[in-house]
Amino acid sequence: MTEGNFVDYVKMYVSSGNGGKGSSHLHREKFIEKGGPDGGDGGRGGHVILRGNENLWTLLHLKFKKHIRAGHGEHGGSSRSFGADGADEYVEVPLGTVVRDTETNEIIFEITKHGEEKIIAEGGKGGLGNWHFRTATNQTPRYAQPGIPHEEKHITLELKVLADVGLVGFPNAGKSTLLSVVTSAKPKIADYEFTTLKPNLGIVKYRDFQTFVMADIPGIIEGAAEGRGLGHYFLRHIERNSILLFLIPADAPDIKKQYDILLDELRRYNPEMLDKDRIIAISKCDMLDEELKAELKELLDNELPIPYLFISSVAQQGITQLKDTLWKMLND
Ligand SMILES: Nc1nc2c(ncn2[C@@H]2O[C@H](COP(=O)(O)OP(=O)(O)OP(=O)(O)O)[C@@H](O)[C@H]2O)c(=O)[nH]1
Ligand SMILES: [Mg+2]
Repeated sequence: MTEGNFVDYVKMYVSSGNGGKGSSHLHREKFIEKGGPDGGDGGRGGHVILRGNENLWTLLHLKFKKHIRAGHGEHGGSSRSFGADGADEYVEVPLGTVVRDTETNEIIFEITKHGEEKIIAEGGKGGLGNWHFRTATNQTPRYAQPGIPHEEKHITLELKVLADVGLVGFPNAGKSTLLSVVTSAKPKIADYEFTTLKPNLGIVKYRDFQTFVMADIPGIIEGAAEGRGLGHYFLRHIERNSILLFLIPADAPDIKKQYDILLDELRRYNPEMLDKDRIIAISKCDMLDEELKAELKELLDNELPIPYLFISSVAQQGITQLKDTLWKMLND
């Protein structure tokens, strides 16, 4: 599946650096017969560190970066000179990145904050030089510690999108079309079901310099929880969105029923999905004339348990109001 501006899953190999060896050097100088031990410590191996970056929205930049290796620590030298630490390697990841051990599939940690840093492969400690091992009875130890070897891991990064608004709807409801109208994303749009196979993200520019992120996901149908349609696996992408925008086309045979089905599928995926703020947009309202619209409005005012508005992505109706409403909900 090449569709989608979105990479939400990558596997990689990370390796920290070896710690440098401690030196077992004995001091030598003209005219000084018995120099003491002066071997310096080895440097620490570099860490591989994951760092949260709020400006990233996908793992796309890591798609072809399969191996990350940090630098080795240098060995200690004479005259108590310390080996330099190996260079750390930073891997920038979007917020909401879950890191697993590929072999055991266990979650190692999650990055949720901008600037948050977590070491995924720890650099080996440098060994202590012989200078540390002087004792009353042994003034010239020849012993120095070796450095601790590096650590390596196969990890899987998986992204739970932290978009602000997640679109929920049956296939063909017009989700991707809406995304294409309010953002510069170019999702595939077509008059058949399951056009969208992977999530798309777009940044909605709102009035002066404000933005929020909208996530378009594949359509949901009744029975998704049992795997019908594309199932509901991709719902994890909107698990953390703060608002769910339900899109139901104006020509749906029963709008209230569609809403109930969608809600039920969300509940079966994860009951906490129902704790989010939601709003309904009746899409494709350009297909209604004024009379029909008034009729429908009367019906929906009675039927729908949450606020709704009419929109048409194609005719650009209600789009500004929709953005205003979403912005208000996000900031309340
Ligand atoms: N008349 C009208 N048609 C629309 C509007 N928005 C979308 N459509 C049409 O509805 C069809 C489905 O649109 P999509 O945006 O692909 O729908 P989707 O919800 O993303 O569908 P899936 O990806 O299959 O879940 C396309 O033929 C669109 O041209 C609208 O505002 N008015
Ligand atoms: Mg779509």
